[in-house]
Amino acid sequence: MLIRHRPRWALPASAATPEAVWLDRRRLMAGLGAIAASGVVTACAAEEEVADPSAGLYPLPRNEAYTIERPVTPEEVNSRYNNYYEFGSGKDIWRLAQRLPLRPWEVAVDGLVETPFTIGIDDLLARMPLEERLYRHRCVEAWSMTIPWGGFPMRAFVEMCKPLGSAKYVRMETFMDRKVAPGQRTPWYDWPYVEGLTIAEATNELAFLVTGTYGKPAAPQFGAPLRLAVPWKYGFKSIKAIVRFTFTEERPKTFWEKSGPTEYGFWANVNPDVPHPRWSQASERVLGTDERIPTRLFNGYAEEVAGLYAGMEGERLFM
Ligand SMILES: Nc1nc2c(c(=O)[nH]1)N[C@H]1C(S)=C(S)[C@@H](COP(=O)(O)O)O[C@H]1N2
Ligand SMILES: [Mo]
Repeated sequence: MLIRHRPRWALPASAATPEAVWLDRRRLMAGLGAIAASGVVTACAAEEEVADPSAGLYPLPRNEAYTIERPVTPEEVNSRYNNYYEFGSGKDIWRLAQRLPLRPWEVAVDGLVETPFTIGIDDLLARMPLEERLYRHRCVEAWSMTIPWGGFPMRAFVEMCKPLGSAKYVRMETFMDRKVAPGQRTPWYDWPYVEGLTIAEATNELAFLVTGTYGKPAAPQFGAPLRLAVPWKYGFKSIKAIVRFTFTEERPKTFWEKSGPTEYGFWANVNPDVPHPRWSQASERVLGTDERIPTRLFNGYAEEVAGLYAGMEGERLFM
């Protein structure tokens, strides 16, 4: 086998690295791996294969209270069709997303809490009640999927954060690194990605912080190592790759609210009777099938969440 022998530190690893070059690097490392296996080279190639330190935690016990009638979307379909604007506006960003370093990963908690702190993702995993749940996911673009999420109830996390009585919202923020995420170099969005929930929403039994998918640590394109799943809301509320939780009195301005306030709001609850300004929300395309099925109020979770919005009819709850 012929490989060009360039030392690792001479490889272009900068932000400007186009995908083609990056792929070459992967191929080169794979080549070195093969040589390492044959015993010729050792140290260098092994670095590429650092195991996820949380791998041993999976698969997690499934919480049977959260199951659904629809089949799970095949992993091959789901992990190749993603929204993750940090890596581009297309659906095929899965390959680029592999660039995001998932360790070390620190999560900061600040704002209106007893004591602000930061915690490493593996310490957090050790402290939280981990389980698997099957959830529906409905994107505002009118496609849907069904996915086995692993993680922990957001309520357990909020309790650990000890918010003050004055806190009304929790604001969440995605990592910011223009070198790693080419999408973050586009000036027409206000990076980093920000989302928010009321404390009542964040402590609703359905709000789930995700660390795993399909019985394994979450793949980078799903928002590893920590993303949100709020299945009664349009998918853009389920922020990926979270690095900060800030408890506040004021409602946070979210990424999509800032980008398109006439199309995307803070609440973003699923409702088939309230169309997006440019398309109907009455039905959805089911990923991995030829089916179109009717969309349901609160994405089928009205029983769990409708009470959160009692008396709020004046608000724009469904955009
Ligand atoms: N940080 C960040 N989080 C994000 C997004 C994003 O672009 N960046 N896209 C959102 C949208 S629109 C959807 S539909 C879901 C997609 O999740 P999936 O790729 O796991 O299906 O992630 C949401 N979370
Ligand atoms: Mo979405």
